[in-house]
Amino acid sequence: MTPYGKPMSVQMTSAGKYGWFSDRGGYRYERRHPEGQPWPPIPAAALAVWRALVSDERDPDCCLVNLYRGRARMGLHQDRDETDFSWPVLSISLGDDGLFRVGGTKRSGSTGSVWLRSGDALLLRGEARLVYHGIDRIRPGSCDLLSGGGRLNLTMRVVD
Ligand code: MD6
Ligand code: FE
Repeated sequence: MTPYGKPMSVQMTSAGKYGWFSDRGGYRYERRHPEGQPWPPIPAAALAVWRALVSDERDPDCCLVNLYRGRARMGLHQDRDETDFSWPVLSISLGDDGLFRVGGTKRSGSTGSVWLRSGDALLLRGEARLVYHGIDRIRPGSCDLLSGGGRLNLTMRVVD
């Protein structure tokens, strides 16, 4: 649920020390799933990508898992609920193609788009750490990786 009470079209869960969570109380990181249990460990295969592309000294605190099915989309946003923006956010795309829109650090700026395909890794870091970005739509049926179809996106972050 967005802070404004609108259901999101993307289904979400998390792994790691923290999960990213949103409801009427706002966007935040939580140590527990809303049903009470701790989040599961970040999958080893995802951690391996982080260690290869970001750091083998500091593991991420959170792996947010986004599932896009049908007409699910994600509006333009910044990832800014973390404490230290000197750490990048690493995203891994799996399944159907997703149209990634990316702009600058002001919402009003111009944007460009690129199709993210299964297996793509993307880093937001440095000057690009706080750029606005979102997913306009997926291309259903473009990849047969996931049973039931759709697109999975993993984003790993250092939270605190
Ligand atoms: C997505 N990705 O690809 C949504 N955030 O489904 C993000 O919101 C994102 O790709 C931070 C860094 C990279 C990303
Ligand atoms: Fe994001």
